[in-house]
Amino acid sequence: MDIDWDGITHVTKVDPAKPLPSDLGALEGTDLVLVGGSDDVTETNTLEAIAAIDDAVPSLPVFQEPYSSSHVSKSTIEAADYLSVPAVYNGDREHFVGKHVDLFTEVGRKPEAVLGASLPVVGDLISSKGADAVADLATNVIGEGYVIQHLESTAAATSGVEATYSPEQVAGAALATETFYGFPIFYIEYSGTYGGPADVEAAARYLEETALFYGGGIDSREKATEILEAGADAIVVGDCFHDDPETFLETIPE
Ligand code: 1GP
Repeated sequence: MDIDWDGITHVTKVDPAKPLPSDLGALEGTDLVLVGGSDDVTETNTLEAIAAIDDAVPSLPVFQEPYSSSHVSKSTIEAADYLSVPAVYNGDREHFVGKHVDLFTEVGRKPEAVLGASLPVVGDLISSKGADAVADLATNVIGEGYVIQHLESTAAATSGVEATYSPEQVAGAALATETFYGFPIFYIEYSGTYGGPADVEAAARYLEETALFYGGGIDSREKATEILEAGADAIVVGDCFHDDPETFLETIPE
């Protein structure tokens, strides 16, 4: 699936460990769903959430955003359009590089668990034929350059974030994402609180190819508009989707 980043201005973050609203029709107006959370996520609840979203709005792109390779399987990779993996700049080493190498190591070591086929193995590693299949799989994995700016959030605690970035550092992380790391998404994460436009304005100056996502505390048309006008390509709405579907609808740009 090719992603039309220009068409994505509203993203819904669905936490598979939380109950879904009884009517998922509200998702008709969103452009992309990220399925992921920071607590109690499993392969099973991820698959259930993706299936429910696909049933409600079959054309909607759905990405799995795992925090552990234990949530990722052949089934989740087949069910989601992409595996979108955060690389947390201001977190601990594990959350910038460690888990990513673990994920790809797992894919290489036990490809049949991830790819479903019995691939030829040489010693502890797969053969070159199997390596092609692994390379195909890797094209379904994208990285998100991620900055977590709310220290009281579960996301910060889980990722070892001990300090937030200044707007200048956010801008630096954005520039590195675009020019050095090459991730397609740069994500400013204020999970659970509204961070305002300053970081978005700082990051937007440097981003042309990279999609700029902002998430955190968006629960009104005014906040959604403020962040988009500050230069975000997309707002990400999470809590409000689970807790207050009517307010969620207000966050969708007209
Ligand atoms: C969380 O960025 C998302 O990962 C959305 O944040 O839950 O505060 O809307 P909220």
